[in-house]
Amino acid sequence: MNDSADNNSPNTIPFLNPQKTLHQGTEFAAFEVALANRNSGTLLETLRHDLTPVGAHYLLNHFDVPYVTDSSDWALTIAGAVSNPVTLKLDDIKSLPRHTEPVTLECAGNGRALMSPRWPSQPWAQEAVGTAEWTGTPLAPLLDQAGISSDAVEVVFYGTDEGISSGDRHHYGRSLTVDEACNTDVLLVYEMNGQPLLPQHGFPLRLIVPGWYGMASVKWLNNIDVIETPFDGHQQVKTYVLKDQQGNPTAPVKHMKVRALMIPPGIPDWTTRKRLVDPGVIEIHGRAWSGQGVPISKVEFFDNGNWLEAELHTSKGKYAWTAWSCNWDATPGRHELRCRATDANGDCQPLEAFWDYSGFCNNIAQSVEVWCP
Ligand SMILES: Nc1nc2c(c(=O)[nH]1)N[C@H]1C(S)=C(S)[C@@H](COP(=O)(O)O)O[C@H]1N2
Ligand SMILES: [Mo]
Repeated sequence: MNDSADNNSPNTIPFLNPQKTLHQGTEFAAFEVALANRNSGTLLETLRHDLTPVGAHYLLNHFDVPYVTDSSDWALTIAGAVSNPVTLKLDDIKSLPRHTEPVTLECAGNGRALMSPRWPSQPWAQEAVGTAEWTGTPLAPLLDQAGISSDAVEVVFYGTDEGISSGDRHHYGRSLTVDEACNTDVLLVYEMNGQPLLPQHGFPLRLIVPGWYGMASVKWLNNIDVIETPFDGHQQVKTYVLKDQQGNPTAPVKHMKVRALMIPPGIPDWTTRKRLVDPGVIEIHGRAWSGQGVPISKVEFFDNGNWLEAELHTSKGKYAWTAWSCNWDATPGRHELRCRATDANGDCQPLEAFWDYSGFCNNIAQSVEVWCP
């Protein structure tokens, strides 16, 4: 960072405002490869686990992971348009009623690597999803205690991480409307699968907003600001919004869309990840989920022109993915296997992608190429 720079006009610092250029095809720019190394996806074979093992859960960090070793210093403030601003130490939060909720999180950019031309960002294939048991305390009673003003419209959640996006310097911040924030399912979280959050997942405190794309679940949370006008922070209005083909915002990104993934069957080729299966009946396993806690009503598996209805198994909770399986009779030749889910609202995944300008909220049915000798 250039110390002599005026922080109010970072656009004067050339490297902070790189030209955004779209990328084509399946060749990836060096910066995309570097982002993919920092922000790993969930290994699809771990979809066999009800809960994604902590180290295998996908990661999306825009900036640097803050260095926090001693959580006893951590404080969360709730201030702004409230009658009783509150400051809570981590121990105060841990002494409040404890709730554990299994929640499937998915990045809104999941699938972006399949688009061409492609927005310059994290190049996910379709693995930016995971399910963990998050433990913490409900947010709503704390907002109640702070006494939200009747003029308040939104609640903004800030992390301590800071960086620059398209020339805007900011702390990562996202808002919810007052109604959304007071939804009792929103949690202040300090444990993931029964252990303290790892540094990269938000240690010591994060938000979990079940049923929403991951961007709402702010990590390294230290500041909650209740405001009387809609939040216009970078992560709220410049990104994580759907845009038309000219790049004009059309709708905010909120709840996850319905999606199913299968564990690619057989064995992979090391570099291409294409699959080899032996002929005969193979059990196919996968997971399916949707947003807002809407249940999955159907999963279908496709091979050779036929859709086959899969069997649905249990889900660990309202906001956790549903396991599914089916038997596939593999015959010699090349196969393009696909799967798609339908939720209880009747929403079903498309077979052809609809691409928003920056590659958000895409839920095209997965496709897996398999060779059977
Ligand atoms: N403070 C902060 N919170 C954040 C982010 C971030 O970069 N900074 N990334 C968000 C995005 S886009 C996603 S998809 C989820 C990912 O959570 P995970 O890395 O624990 O899987 O965190 C969200 N919370
Ligand atoms: Mo994300």
